Amino acid sequence: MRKKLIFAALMLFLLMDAVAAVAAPKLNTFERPAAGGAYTLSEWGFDGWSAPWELGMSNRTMIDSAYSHTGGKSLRVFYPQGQIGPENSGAQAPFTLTPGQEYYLSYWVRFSSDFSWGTTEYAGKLGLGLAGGAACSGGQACTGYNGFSSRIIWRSGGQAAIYYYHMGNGGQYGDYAILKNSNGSDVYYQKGQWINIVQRLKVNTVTGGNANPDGQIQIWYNGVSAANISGLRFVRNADKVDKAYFSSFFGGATASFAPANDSYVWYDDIKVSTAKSDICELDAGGCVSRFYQAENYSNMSGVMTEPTPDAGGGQNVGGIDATDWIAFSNVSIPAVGTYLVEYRVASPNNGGKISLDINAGGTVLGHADVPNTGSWSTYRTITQTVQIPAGTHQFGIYAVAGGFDINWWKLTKLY
Ligand SMILES: [Ca+2]
Ligand SMILES: [Ca+2]
Repeated sequence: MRKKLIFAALMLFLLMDAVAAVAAPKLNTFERPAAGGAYTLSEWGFDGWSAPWELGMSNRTMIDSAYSHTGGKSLRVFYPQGQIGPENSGAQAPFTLTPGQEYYLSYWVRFSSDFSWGTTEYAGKLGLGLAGGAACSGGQACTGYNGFSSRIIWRSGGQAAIYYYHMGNGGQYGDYAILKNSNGSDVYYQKGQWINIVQRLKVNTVTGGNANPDGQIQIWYNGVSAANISGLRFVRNADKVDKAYFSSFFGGATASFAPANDSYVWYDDIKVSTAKSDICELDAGGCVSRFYQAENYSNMSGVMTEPTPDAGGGQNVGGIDATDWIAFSNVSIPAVGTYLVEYRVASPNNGGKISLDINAGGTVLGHADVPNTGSWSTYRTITQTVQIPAGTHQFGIYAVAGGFDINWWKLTKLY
């Protein structure tokens, strides 16, 4: 009897663990590493992303505080003038996923304002794709036993397309489909602004070694359906989606595909999940966010306001000592989830510490260390990731340790 109970408890524990493993999406906000350094494969590893090999990560990437979709940093990838192919352009790494019949992949990109689509011929691969097995690509014939791949590309003038290798490839290379706006016109990437791309890939079923034509690829561009390709056959074997394939470079086989000037793409908020509900970019209105000027608190203890030297002007909250706080009432959180919290802070001191709470301090959501930013006039965005329950809350920003100023703060749903 007792053994049975222990066995049942063990099974429940294992089941819960399995559910948790499936439920949590893979995420990268590029907020952990210090700005200015290369984002090497081992740095990816610290953030939970592993790959058996890479190209370009150690010499053509940088964690950059110049641009961010959320938080204060993003991943900058460099595409040197005159260079093509993953050895000399961009970056590549096939990040490992728990094998799944279908996956959703979301990421944000920002092309440099003078991004070059090519010299006299125009093609390149952008960001991450989904792949499985031996990731059939690069002019290979896909047999159903050597995997598949599906990646986003640009064409002449920045025309956007999905490029996919499947068993029914029309020619030597993969097939592509131009992304479409809701009015039927072609999608062209906009430079100098953040763009969201979501891909869903569902592997076909297999019956007795035959590939059933029920595989599918869907693309959303800024939350709007831009491609939906069904009837696809990818595999005859048990291969699933098992890679989030970072694969971005210029080419094309000749230098005519190379960029005419040094070009960059910034990447942020990469998410991969088996569940559509984790991709809040596909929710109506996108991912919930809330933004507050610090000086617009509804209540406070011990602080003062003053003109801010930060970009955008207005005021900031200062005079913050340990145990001081500011509160913000009637903050509506429509859905439970994991949120990124941003604080815009300045401090010439070491050791500042914020805690974020709800229920008048009764529920502490998390802590964030405030670094020495160099001076009272040097503002930086720091972040933390917290779980927030649904409801209308009063949020408290509490100084565990003081010595910093705060200009604004923001919540953004991650998943
Ligand atoms: Ca970021
Ligand atoms: Ca302010």
